[in-house]
Amino acid sequence: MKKYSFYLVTLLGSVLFLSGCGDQNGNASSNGALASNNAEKVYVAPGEHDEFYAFMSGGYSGNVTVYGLPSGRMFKEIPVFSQFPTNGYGYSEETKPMLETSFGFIPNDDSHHPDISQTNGELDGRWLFINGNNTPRIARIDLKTFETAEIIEVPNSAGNHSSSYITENSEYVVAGTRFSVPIPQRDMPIKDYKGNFKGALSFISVAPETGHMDIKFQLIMPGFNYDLSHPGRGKSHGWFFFTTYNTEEANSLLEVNASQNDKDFIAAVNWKKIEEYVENGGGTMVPANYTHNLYSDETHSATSTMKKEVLTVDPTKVPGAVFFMPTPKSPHGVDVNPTGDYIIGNGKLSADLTVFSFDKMIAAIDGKKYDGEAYGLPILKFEDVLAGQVKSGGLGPLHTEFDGKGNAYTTFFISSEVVKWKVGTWEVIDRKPTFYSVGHCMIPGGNSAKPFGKYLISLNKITKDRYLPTGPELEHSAQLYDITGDKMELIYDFPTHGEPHYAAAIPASILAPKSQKIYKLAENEHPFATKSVSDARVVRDGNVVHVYMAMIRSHFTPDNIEGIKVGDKVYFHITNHEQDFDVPHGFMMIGATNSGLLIMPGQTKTTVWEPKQEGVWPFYCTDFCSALHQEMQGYVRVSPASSNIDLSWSLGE
Ligand SMILES: [Cu+2]
Repeated sequence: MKKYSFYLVTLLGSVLFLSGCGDQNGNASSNGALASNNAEKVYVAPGEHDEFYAFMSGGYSGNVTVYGLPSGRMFKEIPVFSQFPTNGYGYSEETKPMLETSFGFIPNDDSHHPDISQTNGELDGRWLFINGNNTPRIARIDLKTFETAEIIEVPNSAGNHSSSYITENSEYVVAGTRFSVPIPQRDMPIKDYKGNFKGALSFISVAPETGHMDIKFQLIMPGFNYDLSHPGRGKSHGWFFFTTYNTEEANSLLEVNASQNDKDFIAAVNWKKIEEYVENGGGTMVPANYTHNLYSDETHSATSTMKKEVLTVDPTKVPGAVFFMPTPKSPHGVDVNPTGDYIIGNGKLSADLTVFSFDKMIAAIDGKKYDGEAYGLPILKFEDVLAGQVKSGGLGPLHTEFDGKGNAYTTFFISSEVVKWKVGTWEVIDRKPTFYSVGHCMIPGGNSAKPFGKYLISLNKITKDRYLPTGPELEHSAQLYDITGDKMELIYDFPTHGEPHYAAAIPASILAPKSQKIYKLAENEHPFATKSVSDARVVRDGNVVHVYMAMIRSHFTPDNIEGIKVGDKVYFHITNHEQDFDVPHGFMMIGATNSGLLIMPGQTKTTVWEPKQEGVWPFYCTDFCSALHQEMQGYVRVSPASSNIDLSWSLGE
């Protein structure tokens, strides 16, 4: 039995203690000369570039932010699951379909775990995947354009938390449900949860050339909470590991009722076996509503398609596919080392880490030595699969990353520290405080066979006194550690936007050369593109008016429009004719109730304006594009609804 109240008291006590008495500089031994040495380590001189791109999830911002390492400079916010007035994402006609779901249009979400696509277990820098936690979705960001290219909704899922992690050849991006729910959803008493609710683990295939996603199958598991996951790699490629909590299947006051069992499980899923099963016709197609939203760089537009069914698999029908490994103290993170030999379970109410051996797991499965079953799925004996325990001396382990040199780094939320330990001997080598209450840590390439073990970032939940106060709301804090030596060294703090729940990073040398600079105007296939200024025009269809507009430094074509009437619905389809890197133009129309636009060179975007009052109303470019940017403006004359003034448009007349 868990001594719940004891842990709660210890937990609160530890947080207060650390918050009140922490070493404010993080490293008393590196003051003076050593501190200035640290400054050099993070200093990227003006005009020089960072060594790594880091992609931070934005948590409740729904987005992803891009930072440079080691400088901590923010380069871009990429809108993913949230409307973004800065550039019109989710407001423009072209991008609104990206946020369609089976629940309708949803303007935001909670983005958690980014992961970068892989080839042969190494980061290939083609795509970044990230989960929408609240309304379950997985997004794919194209790392050529740093734009969201695709979003697929995940049905039968809720609190899409154990997502989005990628297999070593990007065969699948995997999404596991945190909340078990009735499958299919139906009206039933909540108290009948136990035995009736189910947890779906979704394997979403990624097309090798295009990256296009499709739900290959959903594994319908017992009604536990599936918290985090990681793929096997190397020798364990073909397996996927998921932590569970609430194996008690409590439906209320989980902080007590889901902490009753001394051990929950890590579920080991042989996805290759299930893939084979479904390819031979196994599984059951069931009705489900979920959207698949795809953006095209050719039409500069997204489409949203409602899918109607999904293939489900009952794991008890596929012998040898799913096993449970008992793991102490409500495990949170599950991580696999770069060679794929070890699976690390972090019991978040524990002091010790539990390390399982993949070889021992296979031997136990082959020997059919089980410790009972749960809902028909075999439970392996803890002692049979255990490789070792890291006696850390910390409290509240959450997540582990690896440096590729045989060391592991585990974050401890309650004792607020990062602990470095040796894979294989399980001995603790070093520990450093974090400020404060660290969640995930991240090493570039940390979820791959080839980490780049130079820096570690801790992503801290509490900022408090690290920066100048900004009222009650503080941005979360990231801390950068140099991990090249035996001992970790805290070298930098920087704030991050939203809740940077997790992050993924990659050497700039892989991404930067592939980064797209413009969209070619000649290849623009947007149906409302104005590819030549001679095509600029205004077309009326009842009370709907389409403005085909072009923009180039420093004017719009046309810039005078007459014949618009009160009650019209005016679509501005605007094409940026620039073909130079870093020359977007913006567009804002007075009184428009949606958003402005930021239009990249060669791109077409559309916004809608519904004039309510007669008059002469201006629009202008919002991006300071040239010395004559202030001259980049125009007027629309709006006449009464009963007016018979003809439509006309002009430039320079
Ligand atoms: Cu401009």
